[in-house]
Amino acid sequence: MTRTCSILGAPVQTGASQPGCIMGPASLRTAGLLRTLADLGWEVTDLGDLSIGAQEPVTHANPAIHDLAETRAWIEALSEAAFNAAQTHDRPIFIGGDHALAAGTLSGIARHAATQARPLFVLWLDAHPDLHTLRTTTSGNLHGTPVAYVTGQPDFDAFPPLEASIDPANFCMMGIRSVDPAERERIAKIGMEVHDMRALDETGVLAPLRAFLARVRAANGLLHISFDVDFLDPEIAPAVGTTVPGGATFREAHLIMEELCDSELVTSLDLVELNPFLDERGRTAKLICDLTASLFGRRVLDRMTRSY
Ligand code: 6HN
Ligand code: MN
Ligand code: MN
Ligand code: MN
Repeated sequence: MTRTCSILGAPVQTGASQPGCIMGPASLRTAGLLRTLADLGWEVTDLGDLSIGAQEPVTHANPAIHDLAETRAWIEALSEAAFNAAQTHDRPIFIGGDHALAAGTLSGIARHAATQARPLFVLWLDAHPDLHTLRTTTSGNLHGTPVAYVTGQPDFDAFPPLEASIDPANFCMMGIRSVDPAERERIAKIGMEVHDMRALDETGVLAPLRAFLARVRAANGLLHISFDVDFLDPEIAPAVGTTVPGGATFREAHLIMEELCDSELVTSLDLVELNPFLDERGRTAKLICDLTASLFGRRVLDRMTRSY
């Protein structure tokens, strides 16, 4: 049976501090993402790149926040587009664009999950928990806020009203190694499952991943993967504006993708924060394509036995 996936470009960069993510979708297309997926047997629909019109500036009580009107417009447009993509294709992929786009994709997917009467689970692969509210962000970079928004935390009056929120207990974060004080407090308060790099050093990636996948399976959940390039170690993935040393290795990242593929639980994907302006001969874009290929079925050898 042919499975369908769609690609939607979201050249959002207003959530980040420096420009460049606007080129992310073009870079991933140039690296051959669509051909790679088609070669793996997927029926791929290119939905093109989303855009927003010119916005009237909006100010906020938190003076650090910048580009609020544009980011808000992106979230609104993406929420609708993600809902439609999820209703139409087996596995929509959203290529960014900075991580503010997840505020839109996740709110749209959450609405889709509600129409299926199935819970939505999220695997958040990132150096950061992106758990600021509009009140606590000190950088004012709104890519640091999507998880707080989609889990229904307070102080998001300036974002679009959230139609369906995601239970924080349905999140699993991996790769975390840069947490601001307000985010630390929020993690403790809402009891989010966070596997920071120290935990992954101790347990490896498979044990916590398998435990999370077992929860998703038991609940008949949808599973969204939000993949921030800075999850990876900057030595292998330099094309990101928020590098933090000590990230996931090449093999750790591939093993996660291979295990996710075998689970057959994944229903949508964000690929975010690629800043091609900072890349070296396209190596980060190519690596993201290869990791996506592992998630969509590329394997070294067929396996005799499955872990499930
Ligand atoms: N991202 N916590 C920092 C901030 O500015 O709020 C970093 C946010 C990074 C966001 O990587 O998607
Ligand atoms: Mn992020
Ligand atoms: Mn990050
Ligand atoms: Mn911050």
